[in-house]
Amino acid sequence: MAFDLPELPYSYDALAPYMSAETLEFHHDKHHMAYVNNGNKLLEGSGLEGKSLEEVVVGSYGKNAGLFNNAGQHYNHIHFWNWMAKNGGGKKMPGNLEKAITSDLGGFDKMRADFMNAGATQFGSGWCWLAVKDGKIEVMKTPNGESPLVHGAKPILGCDVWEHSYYIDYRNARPKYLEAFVDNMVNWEYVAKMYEEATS
Ligand code: MN3
Repeated sequence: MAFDLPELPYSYDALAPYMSAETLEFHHDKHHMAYVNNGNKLLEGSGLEGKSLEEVVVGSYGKNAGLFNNAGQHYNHIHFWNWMAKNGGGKKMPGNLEKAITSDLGGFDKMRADFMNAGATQFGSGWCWLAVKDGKIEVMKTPNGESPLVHGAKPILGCDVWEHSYYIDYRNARPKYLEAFVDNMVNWEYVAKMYEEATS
């Protein structure tokens, strides 16, 4: 099915001062839009028309780089907008998720440090993740438009560490952006919902 650009689930200034309206305008209206438009052109004649977005991402990986890059980024960004919320972040989260983070990742503080480290050490463009693999949450990082989907895991939280996601607000200070993401922006309700879906 053709790709569509979803509306942001909040106003452009909802995440300020941690992520500015200018960043969201460029990131959503220009970058995500380009993945949608290019993905739709490359989907035509690919043999993957009529498949779900997840099936296009997995089906094009390692076979059709152009389509994979755009479909992968479309998938990642659909969730990225929902992985953030006004007054988000910090330790307060649904109990089921908190329990899993404690048992699988050694608690909130260790998860926070490991997640931020994954994002800071992803060389060049990419993403850092919490993903469910074999029923347990793991911290992962991937280059470019890849996601845990193509590594046999289900993403439940991802942070975009491409420079377009933070350069306007943080310049080169990627660790400061990652800190603001975890402490002030994460929508833990949405993460908990994806965790439930990944483990049910
Ligand atoms: Mn991006």
